[in-house]
Amino acid sequence: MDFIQLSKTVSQALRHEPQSYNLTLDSQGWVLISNLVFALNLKGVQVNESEICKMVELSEKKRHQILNGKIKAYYGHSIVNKILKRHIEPPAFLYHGTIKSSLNSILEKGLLPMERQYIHLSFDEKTAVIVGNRRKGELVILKVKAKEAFFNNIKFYKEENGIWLSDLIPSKYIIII
Ligand code: HQG
Repeated sequence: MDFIQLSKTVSQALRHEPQSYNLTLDSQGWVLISNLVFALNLKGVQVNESEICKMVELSEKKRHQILNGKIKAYYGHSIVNKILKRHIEPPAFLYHGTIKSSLNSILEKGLLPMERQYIHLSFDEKTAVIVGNRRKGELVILKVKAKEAFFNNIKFYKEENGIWLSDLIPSKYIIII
């Protein structure tokens, strides 16, 4: 079983295209694992519930959560209906890895969610480097004055896997490091 490919397929279904798998996510993004398995099987992906659980367990980066027979993507959604998350106070600083070619636009418009529902932020610089390095181009690490932004009504959300999400962050809260 190619668990990396399976993880990508599950992310596609749960983050971006539930409708094309005939899946309906609830307001927090959950679906029954049995429904996901049925949907994947219909698409020709031969997988069972225990293999889905194993994929989630083995994945180094925690992209999916399993609870009470249900599964959801922790983050990364691009579907129209916004996944509801509880906002909380962030630490003083959070980090974002990007590339130099995006910098002017970020400094002009702020950090935007782009294709996704939320902006993705990292707790530490090291993780932001990994995120930024996914892209071709010169790496730039941004330090976000998260606490200050929070006290000025910008919402932050923390996933149980340690990833932070937020709404638009104006450039006045961004430091290039
Ligand atoms: C940039 C992966 C121009 C932003 C990763 C980023 C992460 C702007 C890109 C997760 C901009 C969006 C998310 C602006 C932001 N002008 N560019 N105003 N504001 N950008 O993929 O944070 O492996 O949506 O800097 O590891 O790169 O899929 O966000 O470069 O955890 O599980 O627009 O996705 O996780 O790109 O990555 P993304 P991201 P998975």
